[in-house]
Amino acid sequence: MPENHFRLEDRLTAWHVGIALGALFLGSWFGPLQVLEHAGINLYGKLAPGIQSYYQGLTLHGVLNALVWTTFFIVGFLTFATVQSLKAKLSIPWLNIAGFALMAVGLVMAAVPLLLNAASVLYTFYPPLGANPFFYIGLTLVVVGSWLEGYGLFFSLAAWRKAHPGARTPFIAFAAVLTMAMWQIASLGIAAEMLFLLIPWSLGLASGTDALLARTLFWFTGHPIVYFWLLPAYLSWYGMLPKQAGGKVFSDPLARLAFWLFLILSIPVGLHHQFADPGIPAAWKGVHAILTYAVTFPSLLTAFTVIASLELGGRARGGTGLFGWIATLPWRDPSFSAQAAALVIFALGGVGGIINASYNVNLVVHNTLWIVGHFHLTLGVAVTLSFIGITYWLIPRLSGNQLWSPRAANFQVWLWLAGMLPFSLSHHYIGIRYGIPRRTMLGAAPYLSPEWNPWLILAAIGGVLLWLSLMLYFVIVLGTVFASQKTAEPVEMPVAEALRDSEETPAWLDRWTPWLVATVILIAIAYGPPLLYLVRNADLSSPFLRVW
Ligand code: HAS
Repeated sequence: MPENHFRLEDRLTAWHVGIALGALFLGSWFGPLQVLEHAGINLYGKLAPGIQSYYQGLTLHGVLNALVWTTFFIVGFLTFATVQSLKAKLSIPWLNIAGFALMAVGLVMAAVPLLLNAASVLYTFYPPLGANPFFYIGLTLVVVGSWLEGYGLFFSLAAWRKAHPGARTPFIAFAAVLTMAMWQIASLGIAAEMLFLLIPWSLGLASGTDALLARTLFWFTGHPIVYFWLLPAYLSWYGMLPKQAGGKVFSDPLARLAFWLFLILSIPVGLHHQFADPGIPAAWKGVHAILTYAVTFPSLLTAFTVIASLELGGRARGGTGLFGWIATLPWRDPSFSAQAAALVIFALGGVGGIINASYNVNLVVHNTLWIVGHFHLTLGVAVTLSFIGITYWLIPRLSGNQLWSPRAANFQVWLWLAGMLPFSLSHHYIGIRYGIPRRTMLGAAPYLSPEWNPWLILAAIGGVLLWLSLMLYFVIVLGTVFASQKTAEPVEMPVAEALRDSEETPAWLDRWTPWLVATVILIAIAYGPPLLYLVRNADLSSPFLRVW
């Protein structure tokens, strides 16, 4: 294959990753500001009038780091992974180019009101908090752009399947396209919320909106979005990390089964974010709680399969004994160490998730700092640290330059953990012990108790270390792109072989229709009645409030 065969796809990926990194960089500055504010050092006053309040900073942090960094990185990475895995170019490239253009335009539209303090509605944008219409329209365009890019990947896979009748789809392309398919269905909730409720409301076309219906449509997308973030990391843990460790995929069928289960189970669980909301019948919350336990199952499969795959690598590298293989894994390779650390820490984040999902226990932790601890272990470590690990080979590939200082990169990974553990564990502890509310300017709260201080200070130290780790990361990224030597050969995407030939994987694990039908049926059962009830009783009386 000629060297520049994937030039367009590489460029498209580079643009997505570049914007994602820009968002991560900007968003990360607000993290320390928040924890420092909680610990009694309020630097927000010094940023006025540029940044006008703690809540504007919190919104920027959430939107840039949870929504923009993830979405842009994922779409770029999955495009790269699909074409490399199929060894085929995009079949309708203009679709992906148009999708990217729409995402970029949408981002600019949303960013302007965010920066002007006209959209300080936090990353969940619950009414009655109201934002400038451009914020909602911009975010909608980002989602629609990602749909177009998803279609680009579906058509590319369809063309490949047509050209290879009867062959099993390569695992990486399968996992990438499935992730985009899940996202297409999942994001219908937020699309409906934007089109029917928030955009007309913000344009003044409706005098009020229904806050509960809006929240329910939001969480239809809001929970599966966490699997939209997680599955690209899983794709790498299953399909790439074993190769980096010198091992093989322990079971190709189990890997595919885990992804199919995520397609079916990621969406009909959103009511577990609304256990405390009045107006939704408790029985339906119970159904979603049970389905949430079900969606932990593919993660448990993943824990087993990925660790078995790494064990194969550790043993192939000379490791012996029950745990001796762990020490022989390539911990000096920052791409490996970042992702392996992310995997290990996800065990803690997952346990926290199961606690959250338990209906009655949720009432203790809901809206407390515990939840902030939870999503920094999951989104902040399992996902973000994995993506950082991926960039440690992807950026050298895209730039054609060697990774600038692998030692510094490895240090960056451990610094991330050194910051995240005190940050996250203290948030968990004070959330459950004292019920301290999240999304609150605690430094100004009259009820702040001196008992909380040591933990808030510990969290602040963790937050500052996290920021330092990210700054080092950006030095490494810039060093790689602008100040590093060329690689002798283009860096190849790591592709792990399966222990048994993947052509032996049963054909039912490569058929889309039954799984898609099952997905739609389960969503209809779990969401149909409660949504119908809310739509029938919709009450468009919620005012449009701007409070900060
Ligand atoms: Fe969550 C709230 C439940 C996973 C992100 N979650 C959030 C929010 C975010 C978030 C951002 O049920 C806050 C939203 C907001 O702003 O309001 N979550 C779960 C459950 C899981 C889960 C059951 N969450 C995630 C992931 C996220 C994420 C993944 C981001 C990427 N979450 C909840 C609930 C709430 C919630 C409620 C609402 C709370 C409330 O009241 O507001 C599960 O998917 C977790 C399953 C995972 C496992 C772990 C598998 C372990 C693996 C690693 C094994 C490694 C080992 C070490 C054993 C069961 C794969 C081996 C050692 C070696 C050396 C090799």
